[in-house]
This record gives sequence, C-alpha cells and structure tokens, in this order.
Amino acid sequence: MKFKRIKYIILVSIFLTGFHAGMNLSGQAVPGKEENIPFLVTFGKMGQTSWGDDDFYQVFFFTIPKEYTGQFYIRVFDPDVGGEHDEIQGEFNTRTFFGVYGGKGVDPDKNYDSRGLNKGKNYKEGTLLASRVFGNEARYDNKYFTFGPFNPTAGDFSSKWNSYIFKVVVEGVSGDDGNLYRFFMSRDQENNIPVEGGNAFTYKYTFRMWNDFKSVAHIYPYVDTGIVWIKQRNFDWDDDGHILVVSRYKQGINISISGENNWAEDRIPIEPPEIGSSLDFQFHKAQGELIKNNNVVMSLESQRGDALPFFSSPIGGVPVYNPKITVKKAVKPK
Ligand SMILES: [Ca+2]
Ligand SMILES: [Ca+2]
Ligand SMILES: [Ca+2]
Ligand SMILES: [Ca+2]
Repeated sequence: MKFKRIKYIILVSIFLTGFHAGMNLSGQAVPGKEENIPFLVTFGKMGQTSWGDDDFYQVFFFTIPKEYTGQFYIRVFDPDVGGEHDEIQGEFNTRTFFGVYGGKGVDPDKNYDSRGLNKGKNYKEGTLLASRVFGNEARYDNKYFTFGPFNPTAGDFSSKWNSYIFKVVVEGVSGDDGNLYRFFMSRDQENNIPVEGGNAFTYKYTFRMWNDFKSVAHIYPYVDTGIVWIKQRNFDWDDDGHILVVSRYKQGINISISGENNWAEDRIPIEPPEIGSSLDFQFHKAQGELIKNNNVVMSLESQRGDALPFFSSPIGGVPVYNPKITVKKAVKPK
C-alpha cells in the first residue's frame, strides 16, 4: 500500500518536473547545457596529477536513437594544445589522441573494459572509425575539428537505450600540458545541429571549473534499478568550497571533498524515489579568494561495484527537490 503511494507520487512528480522536456533535450553538447562546465580536460601523460587529471585519458560515449537514420559528425572544439584555453606547463609540447570507435565491444553495459575505469585494460575495444593526434596547431586553436560523417549503424546497438553507441577516447600521448576541449555531436559538418534524442555519457568525468566563484557546475549520474547506496570518489578538488548532492528526495547532502592531488570518498544512501532518475552533483566554489583553473575528477559506483554513468542531458530532466516525497522505513517482513 505504502509502496503504491510512493509509486504514484513518483509518477506525478516525473510528469510535473518535465520528464518529456528531459527526453527531448539535446544532449550533444559535451559538457551539456545544464552542466555549466566550460571544458573537459586531458593532460599529456608526463603531466603531474596535482594539476587535476589522475590518469591522462578520458572516455565518452555518444548515443544515437534508432529512429535517426541520417549521418552525423563528432566535432571537437579546441582539440589542439596551445594558444587559447589550454593549460601550459613550461612550453606547449603535448600531443593528444582523439579516436572515434563503433561496432562490437563499445557498449559499456556489455563490455565493462570499454568504460575506461581500469588502467591497462582495453578501453579502446571496438572498431576505430576515425582518429587524429593533435599537437600545438594554430589551425585548430579556438576552432572545431570535425570527425565523420558516420552512419548510426556503425555503432554498437544497445537495446537498453534503443540507440547505437559510439565511443570517443582521448589520450594525452606525450607532454605535460593540459588539453581543454569540448564535444558536439552534430547532424552538420560545419555547424552544431543536434541529433534529436541523442545523448552522451561517461563513467569518469575529468573537467574544468569556471574561474568564477559564483558559478556552480553540475553533473548528473543516472540511478538504475537495484542501487541501494553509491560510493562517490572525487580527485583534486583543491578544497574549493563544497560538493552537494541534490535529487527529488535529497534537499542537499554535503559529500567529502578532496584537496590537492588526493582522492576523497564516501557512501551516499539511495532511496526508492531516486531510482530511475538522475542525481544532481553540484560543485560550489569557495567564496572569497578564487581558486583558479580548478580541474577535478569524479566517479561513482554502486554497492555492487558497478559504475554509474553521468549523462550530458540528465535522464528524466534536471532533478528538483520535492519535499512531498517521503520514504517510510521498510517494515520487516513477518
Ligand atoms: Ca587551444
Ligand atoms: Ca609542457
Ligand atoms: Ca585544447
Ligand atoms: Ca584541481
């Protein structure tokens, strides 16, 4: 009975908080529109982890809904390491590999190695469809480079998402500088035209905060069925303010934060109303003296040790705290 009521409340609140809006939003800008994150970051492999990248690579997945039959492109903004946006150490001498993968082996639900969480494991599984290594190239500074066109059916089909999945691997193959960049999955080679219903996700997010202490960054993990608690891990937050978790059910929980070049972790309980929706991890900068060029890494896993994906366009829309959602303590069965 009680559970039925909770279910009803969840359904009503999903409807009211814009489930449909969430489904139709274009998630092709990476970082996404709601995330308020200026750039992804990948350092050259000779970099120092104290600059905020613990492993010098990043793996992102793009989903193309089955209904979309046209071609598409993956555009990278500022793929070079030099000129504007990038983080120099000494001189710019970093080279970065970008590779787009399709075919079997890409779907991270079928092939866990594809998630890129275990260094040394083969996160490049799949068919390499296109790649390029960028150095200090003025030609691509503050500009887009476009991979493609790709046919959706070249991806790895996922019945779970009813979508073809593609993977982009970014690796700092040499040097010690930080490459800042963004993606856009587009229908057009020259412009950013979203593929309706497309999305993107990663299991380990390495990103840059805005140099503005009024600015709050958000990332949105999806909570699948069967999750009871999650373990959060964040790296090199530089004690910059606080990190809050908000959901339909959580008004705001402060989590443990990392300092310089270290990890912080703790467990966060998950309640039934949060299943099948997104959480909102909010990164609030310290007020007063500005901590500049803060790069940070974030990952989550469930009590089963299974990683949670962060979607560029949050599944079910941006979660809004609803004080009317309550959870009664489970009554022990007789
Ligand atoms: Ca640049
Ligand atoms: Ca350098
Ligand atoms: Ca760059
Ligand atoms: Ca940092």
